[in-house]
Amino acid sequence: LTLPTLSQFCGAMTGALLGDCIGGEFEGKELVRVHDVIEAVRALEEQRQEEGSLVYSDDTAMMRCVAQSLITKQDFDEVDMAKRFAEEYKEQPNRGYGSGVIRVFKKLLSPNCNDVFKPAREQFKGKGSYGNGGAMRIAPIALAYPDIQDVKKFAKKNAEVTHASSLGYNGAILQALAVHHALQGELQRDKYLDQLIGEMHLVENDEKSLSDAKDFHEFPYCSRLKKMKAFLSRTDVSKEEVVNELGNGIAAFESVPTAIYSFLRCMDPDPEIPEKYNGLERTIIYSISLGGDTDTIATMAGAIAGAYYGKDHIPQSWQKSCEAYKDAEYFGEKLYDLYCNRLASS
Ligand code: F2R
Ligand code: MG
Ligand code: MG
Repeated sequence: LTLPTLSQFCGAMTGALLGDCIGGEFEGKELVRVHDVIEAVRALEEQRQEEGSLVYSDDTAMMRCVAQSLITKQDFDEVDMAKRFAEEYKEQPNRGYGSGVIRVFKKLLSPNCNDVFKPAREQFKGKGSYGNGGAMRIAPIALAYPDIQDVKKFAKKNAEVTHASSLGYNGAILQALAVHHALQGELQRDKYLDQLIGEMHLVENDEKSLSDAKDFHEFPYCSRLKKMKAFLSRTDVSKEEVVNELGNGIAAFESVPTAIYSFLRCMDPDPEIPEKYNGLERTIIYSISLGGDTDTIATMAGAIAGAYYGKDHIPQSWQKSCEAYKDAEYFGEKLYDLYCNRLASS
């Protein structure tokens, strides 16, 4: 096992911020041309955007809460986590939150709330949310815990504060595992996917996951991870195929796999993306070009790519265009300390 570097932790936090800030402009558009995304990043490179002028959305607002809670408490604390989510929403409600999750925040803000998981369980007539809000914010869990069992356990608990459907929290587990494995150094795509398939098969094979998936497709995550393996063995996979088979929507199962595929596919050059862009930049550009929930797919893809390539692959001009970019670096440093301390005491 190789010890991850500080650069990878700062890369993951900053990669996530970039995806949210650059992808935000395109959220909800079904047709996004690569050309338009490249125009947007050129504006950053030519400094046509002022420093810090690309605002972050709910994705980053919630990821900041996760990082701050872990750093302050030095461990996972669901009560502190829930309080931070709710207070953050109260302070800045216009960050583009999902229309369902704001009901959870309002209930969490009530002084009568003494079970922080209850509001999430009451969502969508008791079915819970399967939105990608649990997954979009989860990277700091993988950066705080070196042990894979902890990553799974706390990714699930963190997501359950807002997302009680297994389709929602299983997406957070998969995204956290994707970041965890990306931290472990040079990877082979098939091996990386086989690990994820093995882990997600166990996760999706429990009673609740099997029951929640009945309304959709059984093993929604494993089936998409398998599809990804087939896609990666071909060089002619179109955007339409990716969107049709993996998705680009607000549901966690229609966006987490797409983010992972974007990262893996962009390890290779893409004929549509100029060669001067490295694997991390390509991942952000490509993931946004798939359209749909662009800020969230790009924030998740950016976290994985940042954890893999490290912050040296992030251009300063892109980074400096984002709101609160210095905080991302700070969170990366503090989470790195936490990870190393846990590793040393294990
Ligand atoms: N909300 C958005 N984008 C929409 C446009 C926002 C715009 N800026 C504006 O204000 O006009 N983006 C952000 O939301 C996504 C994360 O959402 P999250 O946190 O999962 O929220 P929620 O409300 O729990 O779920 C999202 C929607 O999914 C559908 N849904 C979920 N579970 C469902 C269920 N069991 N049954 C039926 N529908 C369910 C609902 O439509 C929810 O509202 C990210 O994209 C983030 O960027
Ligand atoms: Mg958002
Ligand atoms: Mg979004």
